[in-house]
Amino acid sequence: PRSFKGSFYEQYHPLEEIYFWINKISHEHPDMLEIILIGSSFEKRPLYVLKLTGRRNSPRRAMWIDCGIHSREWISPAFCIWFVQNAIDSYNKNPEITQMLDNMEIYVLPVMNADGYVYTWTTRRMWRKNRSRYEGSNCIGTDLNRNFDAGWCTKGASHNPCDHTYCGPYPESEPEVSAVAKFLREKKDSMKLYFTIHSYGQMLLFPYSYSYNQAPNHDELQHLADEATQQIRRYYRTRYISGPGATTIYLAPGGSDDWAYDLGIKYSFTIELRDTGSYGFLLPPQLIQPTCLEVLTAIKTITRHVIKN
Ligand code: ING
Ligand code: ZN
Repeated sequence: PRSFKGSFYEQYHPLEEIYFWINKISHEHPDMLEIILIGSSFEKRPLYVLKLTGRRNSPRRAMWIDCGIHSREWISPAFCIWFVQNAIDSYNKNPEITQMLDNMEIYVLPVMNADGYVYTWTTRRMWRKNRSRYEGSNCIGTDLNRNFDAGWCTKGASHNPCDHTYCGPYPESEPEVSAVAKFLREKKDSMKLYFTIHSYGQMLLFPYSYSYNQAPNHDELQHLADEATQQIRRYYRTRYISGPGATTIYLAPGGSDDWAYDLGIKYSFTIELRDTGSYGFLLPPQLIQPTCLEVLTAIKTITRHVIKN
């Protein structure tokens, strides 16, 4: 049941409302936003990316944020939506946001797993995967965060289509994954920073998740992540933990942050938003805003470091 209290940004929204919002905000801010169609889902829903820019000269660097890889993690698309609106409202008011937008093109994909998201609203709230079907099994859905071409389907993913962590028939088999991978490959020279937003667990993760090997710039990533989680704690008293995926949670091959990292994006993070399990995926709408605010401080901290380097 949806609450009518609070603004648009303090509620969860079904996919059609998100698509309506994408159109509306782009028409209201044509100087800062552009809609890019990067592909479509298995069930042929469009995948829209918002390109967010400041009003000064076009920067040479870019960053990417995707939300909603896993459909039941509703706080994730809510974050992307909130982030875009907050950036637009804060531009030329908040110096950090202004600097961020003047120095980086920001590409935001609010809902990567469009089909799964619709399914969580209509049929099954706890659905994680997309809705693809392949011959040879009656089970539906591939885990999009096991389908990227990074240590694909080694330990931590499943070849069984009936499992939650099914890696798909081959890497990038899923149209949602191949659309994102194609877009990032095209932009790889300017793309400096990659964020993918999940829930839950309150973690700031970085490569690798598909192996226990340390990333070449591990020390820098760990230091940055520590700084970012300290900011969250300082301002909001929320505890986030940080570290490489494999040692911090579990081995998970085929993840988007590892793939982006191996593509050459040296600052690549998975953020697990609130909470730590009390509400889990069913985070109450009143917690959308505090969750977004604290994670924004982390993103600002990391972006500042990348701009300066
Ligand atoms: N967690 C992620 C998952 O796909 C993860 C953890 C991070 C995996 C980075 C791979 C790479 O399992 C959630 N909550 O989805
Ligand atoms: Zn997830």
